[in-house]
Amino acid sequence: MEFKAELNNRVDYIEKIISEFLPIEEGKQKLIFEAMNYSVLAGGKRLRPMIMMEVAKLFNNFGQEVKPFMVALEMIHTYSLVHDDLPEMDDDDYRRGRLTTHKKFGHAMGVLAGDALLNYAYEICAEAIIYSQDMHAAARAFEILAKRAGAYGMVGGQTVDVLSCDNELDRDTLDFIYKKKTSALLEAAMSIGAVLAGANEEQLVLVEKMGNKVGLAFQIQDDILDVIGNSEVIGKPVLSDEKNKKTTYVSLYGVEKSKEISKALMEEAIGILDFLGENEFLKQLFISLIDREK
Ligand code: GRG
Repeated sequence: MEFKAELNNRVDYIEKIISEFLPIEEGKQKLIFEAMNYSVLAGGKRLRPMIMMEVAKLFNNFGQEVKPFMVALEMIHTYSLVHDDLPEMDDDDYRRGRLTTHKKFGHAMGVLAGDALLNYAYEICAEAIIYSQDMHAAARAFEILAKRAGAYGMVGGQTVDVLSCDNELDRDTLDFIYKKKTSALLEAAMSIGAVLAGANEEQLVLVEKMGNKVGLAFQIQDDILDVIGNSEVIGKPVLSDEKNKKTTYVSLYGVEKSKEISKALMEEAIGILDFLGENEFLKQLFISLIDREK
């Protein structure tokens, strides 16, 4: 089957799984459930749950146990976008082609929807651990998720990003931000897929390395799209980095050199993938991430 068709099949499959876990919109706090569901159902690429699933398949073991973690990770990713769009951060009105959560539901609900999604993700994981056949692996997956999402991971990267506003950054600091802000959740997707599928410690080290490289390449492509992308295709305004005076790979090296760097990183990641096993779809997915238009 053609890659695009396989990709669409997987997105449909993942959206079905996500919908099974969404809260029912009822009760006195109905509005928060509406804001949570609005945010999650806005139609992203579902990249992180997809990668988690494909890495589990790479180790020949994609089972029921992975599904709650796929959903939890997408909820954490969504919360980060909801909060990132708030006026105190990037102050964006549009995301994924629709009004951002705080624009649709008001500022307080934007904050609360993000908080609720983060907590809901952990509620799902805790329940998954209780009912798991392999509680140790499930608890380890939970630890990876929490650490990669928190102050040692994504939140840490976002912190340095916010503090760096208006300052010109060196490559080292920029890499710190990208490895935490962007790579951490992609790395979590891969490590959790591997842990739940029973990968050994050596394999886990390689999986983490692969995640790191994919994350960095993905973020560099994000920098490139902010300059040469089409805002209608991306679903949000372009040239925001320049407007916000942000240092990016493009501001440091220009578009062409940035493309070369992201391509080289992705080739290294694919080298690791090939060493670990066979998953042609995952390889195509990695390649598509540096060719993507949104
Ligand atoms: C607010 C704690 C906190 C963190 C925010 C995720 C993030 C950190 C900021 C969003 C802005 C940004 C450029 C993040 C880098 C990661 C990235 C490119 C996210 C977008 O991920 P996609 O493209 O989004 O997978 P979709 O919409 O497809 O799900």
